[in-house]
Amino acid sequence: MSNSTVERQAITHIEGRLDQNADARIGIVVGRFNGYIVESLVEGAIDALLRHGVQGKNITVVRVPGAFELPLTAQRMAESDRFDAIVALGAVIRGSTPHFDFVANESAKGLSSVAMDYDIAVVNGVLTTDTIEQAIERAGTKAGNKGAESAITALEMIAVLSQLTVVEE
Ligand code: INI
Repeated sequence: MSNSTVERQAITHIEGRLDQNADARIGIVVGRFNGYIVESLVEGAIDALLRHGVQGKNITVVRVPGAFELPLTAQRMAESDRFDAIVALGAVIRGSTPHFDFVANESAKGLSSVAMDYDIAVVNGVLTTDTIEQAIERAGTKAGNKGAESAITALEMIAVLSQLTVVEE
């Protein structure tokens, strides 16, 4: 065996499995604005979680007015210690939003702050598109379902982070 093979075999790889979710507690926070699209994301997320073994009793869905309200709500959910990961879902569509950039940026920035401040996976499943058609494509038609993808990301992150436990000094 070459040196490089030996060294490669010694490398630690940490990855998240997706088949051990019976106890995963998932909080889904949903911005109701553009509800026609957003409800398809919620359905996609719930379907993906149940198909990956998450129990219904361990899923909580919180609905708020719009994407702008997602970070504060996610923060409260993180603070509650009731969830292993939070999935934020919404749809910000440029065509119908004069302040598109503001809503989209504040939502994304706020969600990542919650993740960092509370040391919990917060998945940004907010669609940001130029048109309603593009949003529909990403809400369960030809470009997948961002709700389902976000739910699976949450499960993967729970599994990764659980292997990177913090050692108390
Ligand atoms: N909220 C969204 O989630 N998507 C949008 O496209 C949107 N538009 O178009 O303005 C939107 N606005 C509402 C915003 O999120 C807040 O609910 C509102 O500003 C009250 O704080």
